[in-house]
Amino acid sequence: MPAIVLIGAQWGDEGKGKATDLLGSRVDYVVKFNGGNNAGHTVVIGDEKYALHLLPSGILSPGVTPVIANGVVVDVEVLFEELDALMERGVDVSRLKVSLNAHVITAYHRTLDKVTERFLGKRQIGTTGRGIGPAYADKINRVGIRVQDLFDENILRQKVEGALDQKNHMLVKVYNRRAIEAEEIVTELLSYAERLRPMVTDTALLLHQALMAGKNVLFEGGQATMLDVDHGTYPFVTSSNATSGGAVTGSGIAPNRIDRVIAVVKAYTTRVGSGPFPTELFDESGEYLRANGFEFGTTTGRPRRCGWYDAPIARYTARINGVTDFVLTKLDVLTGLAEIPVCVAYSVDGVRVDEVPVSQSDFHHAVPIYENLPGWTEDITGVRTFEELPQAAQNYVLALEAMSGSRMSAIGVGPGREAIVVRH
Ligand code: 2SA
Ligand code: GDP
Ligand code: MG
Repeated sequence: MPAIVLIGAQWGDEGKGKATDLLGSRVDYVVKFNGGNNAGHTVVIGDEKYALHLLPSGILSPGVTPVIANGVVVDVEVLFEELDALMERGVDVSRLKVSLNAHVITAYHRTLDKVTERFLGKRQIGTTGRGIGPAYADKINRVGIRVQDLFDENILRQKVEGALDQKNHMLVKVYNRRAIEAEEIVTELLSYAERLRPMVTDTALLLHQALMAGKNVLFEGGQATMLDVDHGTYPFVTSSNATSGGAVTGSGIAPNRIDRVIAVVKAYTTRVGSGPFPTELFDESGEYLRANGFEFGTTTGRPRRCGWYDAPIARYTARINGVTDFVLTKLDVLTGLAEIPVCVAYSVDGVRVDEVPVSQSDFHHAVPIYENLPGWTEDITGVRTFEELPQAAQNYVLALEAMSGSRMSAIGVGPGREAIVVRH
């Protein structure tokens, strides 16, 4: 099975980094296809903890070629910082390839991200402030700067001037800020070209050739299904396609080349930033999940909102992405709870609904219908086979599997690389 897509099933931070790292030893290429340094993946290897943002998690596996594909927005300064930090820790980053078609995040994107959020006030999205939305807006608006533009000074200058025309008008007239000098941006971007040159290539062609040669390629999604700009809780979403379809457009590999779609799903639910979240907890159970699961943003350190498992969301994810396997993570975090509520459907204005409602207002009004499953007290972090799990934990997994639309092929029982139960 040469091409595997791995995506987040909920609102992110399901443990995709760890899942990718696990598969890393069996793949030749790991491809990031959406988002940018808004992502935050924590991978724990022995006593070492790595927090990756822009780079694909597969970079930690020796021999793997990491690829930043066309669908990504690249903050080049952050890229270099992350590479330097990994090199200092002895990680071989020499194989990294970056698409010539990927878009570049500039200082004006970061500025706009912050000022528009402030401007939105109560309606703010709660972005990571990394310039992601404005960079994708420029891409769609056809005024974006691509990696290839950094190698042609004249074209770069024209494009930056074009991109700044409207923005400076907005910054000065609407946001009461100073105008951004095109020349400052051009100088900064040009200064990256030399170091970037050996990394850049036509990554769509590279990946096609790799697949033709029988290599294993893993497409690693950033953020998650419910944050997808088309299929998530719009407008409280990120600005890219975080679903399996994004792996196709974001890399240039055709849909019929994809063999498996793995969704990483947490044994409960978390979300950072604003937007609807039916199973969100505001009581001590939410605190319990946050404290036990250490639910704080990898990129911004923000506390994550916590709630129970939402089966309609899992079924939605299975459908939208064509999920072949779930990896269920953080089962260990639930240890010690006497009963574990699981959302099986919603009540929307008094009517039972089994699917995630397409109407934004309905989803805002959705009240979870819970089924209570028995908990367990035994420490499961050392468990490595399904049969060794306490009966109640096995039953919890089997119940989730039955209501989530695909098999649960692996179960995370701790943060470490080895803390996993593989079933299929
Ligand atoms: P943006 O910055 O434009 O992508 O923000 C838009 C929404 O997408 C959410 N978002 C995320 N949600 C969870 N995890 C993310 N990555 C970091 C992590 C987050 C952090 O892994 O912990 O450190 O805070 C991520 N990136 C974007 C964001 O909260 C907005 O709701
Ligand atoms: P990602 O954005 O999906 O890669 O996830 P993050 O790295 O932002 O957040 C997931 C967190 O959970 C990380 O700190 C992981 O080390 C941790 N983690 C992953 N799997 C497990 C698990 O099975 N149990 C526990 N306790 N922690 C886990
Ligand atoms: Mg994360």
